[in-house]
Amino acid sequence: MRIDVVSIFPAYLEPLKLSLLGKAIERGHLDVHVHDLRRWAVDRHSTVDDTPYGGGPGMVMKAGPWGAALDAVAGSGPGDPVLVVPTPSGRPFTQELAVELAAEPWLVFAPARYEGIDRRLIEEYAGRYRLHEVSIGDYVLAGGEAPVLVIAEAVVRLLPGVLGNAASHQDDSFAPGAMADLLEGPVYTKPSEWRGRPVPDVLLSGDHGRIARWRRDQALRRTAEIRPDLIERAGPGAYDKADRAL
Ligand code: 6GU
Repeated sequence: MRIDVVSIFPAYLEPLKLSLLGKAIERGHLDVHVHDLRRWAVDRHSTVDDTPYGGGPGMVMKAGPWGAALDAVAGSGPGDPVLVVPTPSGRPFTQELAVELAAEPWLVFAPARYEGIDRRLIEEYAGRYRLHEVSIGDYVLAGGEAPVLVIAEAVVRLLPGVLGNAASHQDDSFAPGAMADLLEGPVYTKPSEWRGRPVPDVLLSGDHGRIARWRRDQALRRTAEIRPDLIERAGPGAYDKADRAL
């Protein structure tokens, strides 16, 4: 996969080269290019924002520099990339969208600062490319750079060969399968007792059937307590089939 990011804070995207993503680059699964939006500004102050038409607080990012940047970056490859525009007014970023994006060969991220980008820029590129405006949650950040790191990590870890153990995202919370729509339950490692707290006996039993049943029960309990909305959303009987399999 190739990922391009255009930002006025390229340094903010340095973590894309670390940890899991850095490994993915080293192993040839991922190619990352970060571009400074100001390269495509036209005046001597490298202006990329201006006051909003209609008045109001804050500044709006100008369509001009973004249009030149996206023409150069998105037009530089063999095919068309998928454009991802992080914004608190976007549709919620979910594991489902992460899976969808992980199947794409090329993503171009356009994180905005200030009050967002001139609407005409979004309309122009939504007409030319597949474009997703996405939010990472119901809170407001100062810009889309941190969301790019979040989205890129969620997507890249799904690429074949990137996670050491291919099974490690099989029972992720929100991954499809037996644990679909459930939060993960507790996990333990050695020692078997720490500060007087033992690991639950069942995990030491070697009975894989009982262990799977117990893990699923723990996941159901935790979900009911912390995210009852997930159980509500799944609907009545949603867990029965997987339950019968255990
Ligand atoms: Cl994608 N951008 C900003 N600025 N704030 C956010 C967000 C995105 N998602 C949640 N809050």
